[in-house]
Amino acid sequence: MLRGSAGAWAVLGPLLWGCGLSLLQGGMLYPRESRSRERKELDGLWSFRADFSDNRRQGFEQQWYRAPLRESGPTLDMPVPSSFNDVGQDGQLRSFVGWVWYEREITLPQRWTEDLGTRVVLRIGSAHYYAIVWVNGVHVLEHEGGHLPFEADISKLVQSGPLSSCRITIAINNTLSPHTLPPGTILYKTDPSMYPKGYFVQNTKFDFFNYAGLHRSVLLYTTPTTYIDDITVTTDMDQDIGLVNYQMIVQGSDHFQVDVSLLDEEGKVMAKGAGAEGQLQVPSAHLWWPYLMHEHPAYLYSLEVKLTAQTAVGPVSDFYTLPVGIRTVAVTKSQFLINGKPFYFRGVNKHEDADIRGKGFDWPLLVKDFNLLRWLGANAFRTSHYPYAEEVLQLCDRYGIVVIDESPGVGIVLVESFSNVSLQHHLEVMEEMIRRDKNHPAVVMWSLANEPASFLKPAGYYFKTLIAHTKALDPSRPVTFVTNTNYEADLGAPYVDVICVNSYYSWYHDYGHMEVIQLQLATQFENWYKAYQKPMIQSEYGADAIEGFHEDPPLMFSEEYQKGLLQQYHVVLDQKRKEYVVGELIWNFADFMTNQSPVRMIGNRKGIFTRQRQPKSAAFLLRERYWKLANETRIYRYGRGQT
Ligand code: BDP
Repeated sequence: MLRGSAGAWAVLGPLLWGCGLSLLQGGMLYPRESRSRERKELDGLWSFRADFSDNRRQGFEQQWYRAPLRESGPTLDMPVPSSFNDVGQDGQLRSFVGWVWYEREITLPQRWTEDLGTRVVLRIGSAHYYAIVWVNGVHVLEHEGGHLPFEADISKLVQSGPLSSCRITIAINNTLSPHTLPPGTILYKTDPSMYPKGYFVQNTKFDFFNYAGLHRSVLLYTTPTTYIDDITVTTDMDQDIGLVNYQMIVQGSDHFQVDVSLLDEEGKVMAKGAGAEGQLQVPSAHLWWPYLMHEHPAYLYSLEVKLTAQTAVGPVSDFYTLPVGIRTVAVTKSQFLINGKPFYFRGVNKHEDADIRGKGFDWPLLVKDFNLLRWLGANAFRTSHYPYAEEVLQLCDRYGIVVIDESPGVGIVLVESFSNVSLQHHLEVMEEMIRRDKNHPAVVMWSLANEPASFLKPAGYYFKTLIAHTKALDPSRPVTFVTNTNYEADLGAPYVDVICVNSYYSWYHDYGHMEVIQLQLATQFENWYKAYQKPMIQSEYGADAIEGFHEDPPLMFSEEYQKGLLQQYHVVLDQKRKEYVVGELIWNFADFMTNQSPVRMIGNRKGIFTRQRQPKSAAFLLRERYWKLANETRIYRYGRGQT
């Protein structure tokens, strides 16, 4: 959510702004280089300071954005992208709640500052949670929400004088309130015999560490002043003809021409069109298939868009190329169909999480994770519990890994978090998320939340409204939220297309009694299906295991127990997948950091890989299972030896 006035978030505690549904202005195309566009990444070391003052407002009171940060006090070197929490040796910074300040001074290419036909845009991939941005001391924008990009046209600022350098200051507040996504509360502890004056802690109802900072790249990119602002592509099939519907939004001029060409993977033009919207037809189209479902999965065409406009300074052209996968998605009473064929989600839930960098984007980690996913034979994951970096979805498109794209609606359990203020924000987050992710063929379903208290009275209206809004924004994809509420009490379930259920039999209750899993799991599926007749996904199940802990007969926290528990689930999943269960997603792909608690041993250990991505015994079990399932469900024959 973009905000206009500085300082609204300059206090801890309740949020101050009002509401009013605003349809998002402008597109959020991924910044790609082209004949008309350049990009300059600002990754690397930034100057950094956490505001440890009692009210956390010293930075605003002293206007730290007015001059280089080093002039108002000591600074640290802070890598971007990265969470700030785990890179230092300071325990107070690790658990800091409040405002932190980032700053970077950069030199701009001469053309960017002198050519008035060039538009310079500052884009921040994600800043968790609330951000205020200044360029050369001038306030340019504010944004709420830690997992989606935001940007500002800063041309006027950098082209207003003989400037070649530019100072970017970003203040970020990680405080969560009952109306943020995810929600949280600040708890002031006032007993003077136990806590010092002013003592407070941040409470959250979700199970991962609230890492903060600049988690994804900050960059500058250029476009001409008349430019392609947004592209929306949806696809369909008519017999073997692929249909690519496109719609462009152009800014900067009303007198323009748009030409589009669709190229295949060899670069051959398959279809051409003109105009800001239209349909391209591709005879004998190559469909976008999930990994291991087809001998050529993840086929991507390229939609080359050329904009030509007449402006006061002469003709201007803008070029943008969008990868396009032609595929359809549909849901029946008991199936999830991709390209008309039953699709079974065999996959994982992930987190953006790793040693040292926290939630900071990291290419080596990303490539390792995709290699592990393919080693497992997995074909899907859920972006539990927030939207992941755009580069993650790009790899999913390229490798055929299907995505359930989840909003940061995790830990919605307080009645206040179902209020209209919260709902309003959630509606806007869905707009931002769909605007960013709508063109990814890998994204096949939106998940609006994880384990909300959907039995509370206001949950019915909340989810009815949210789901209707999401479907209005994107009629082409099914919508769900992930529940752990009893099937009879869930007030949101009537509105979803697919029932996604989390359960932890023999882990959070009936500890150590794996013998009850089959009965309890079968009952879970049968109850839900009888009530709704919708396809179901086991969206989480799992057990903690500390790598190297071995106990046979199995005891909790041993690798044997984790493996044994999964095996019990698999017995029932194998029965129900023949009926209406359309997927299974293990909790979790890898161990990850959480708040400290007596039930967490340096984080959540339900990973089938360690946090360093080494396999536990359960990883080998799943690998065997997923390859077996892949062999059953693939629709074209592969050669042998794929495992
Ligand atoms: C589930 C939550 C997930 C937790 C998991 C667990 O959806 O975020 O990490 O439990 O407790 O209920 O391991």
